[in-house]
Amino acid sequence: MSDAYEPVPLTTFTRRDETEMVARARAFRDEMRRRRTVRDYSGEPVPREVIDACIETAGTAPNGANRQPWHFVVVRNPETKRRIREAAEEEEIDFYENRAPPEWLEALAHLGTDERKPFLAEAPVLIAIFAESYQVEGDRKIKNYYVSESVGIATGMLITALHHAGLATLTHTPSPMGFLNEILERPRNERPFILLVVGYPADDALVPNITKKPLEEISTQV
Ligand code: IYR
Repeated sequence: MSDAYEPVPLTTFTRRDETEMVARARAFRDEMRRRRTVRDYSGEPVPREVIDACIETAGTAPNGANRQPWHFVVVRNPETKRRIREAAEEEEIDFYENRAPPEWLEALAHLGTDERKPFLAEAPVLIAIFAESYQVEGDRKIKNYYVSESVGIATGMLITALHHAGLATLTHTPSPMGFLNEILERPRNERPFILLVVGYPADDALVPNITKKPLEEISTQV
């Protein structure tokens, strides 16, 4: 049984003149160019309302069959953050010491990362993003579609919303991340996707000296 198509008029689109569009596009680009991935956080708490509104923004993301196959766990509890740090560092020690091939470590060298993840305990908020591989209704499993694409888009929108609101983030992907299901008590149909670290940068925060590719390199007109 499928639901019928019963469309409603589009009422939310705003038509703008070209001058205004160009100005808005450039202003937003300049705002996003100020975003940096931050690894040094102050412990200062962040308002719950900001996090909630940004997650609501993420929840507007386009996604496969509108299944909205995501779940966002907001972690503020210091003991829970400490457990996540401990479990992540255990995996990361194995990654940096054993699992990462030399060329991967070489690719990371200029970013200054290593197995120590103090930000997982120091930042005021961690948002663990889970992807719902399938949904459960009673004893039935319902398939989701384009799950990685959907959750990836929602994550990008969340990062954008948090930056726009005035917070710094770090996308952290300890591998494997199965410990997040255990610590955060998430069901088996949810797969940890990304651990987003959120907060204010420490006063003495440092970032890698990197640049983004110019338009000509990332785009072609045909
Ligand atoms: N997950 C590891 C390694 C790492 C991998 C990539 I690709 C990065 O861009 C950054 C780090 C870590 O978090 O240190």
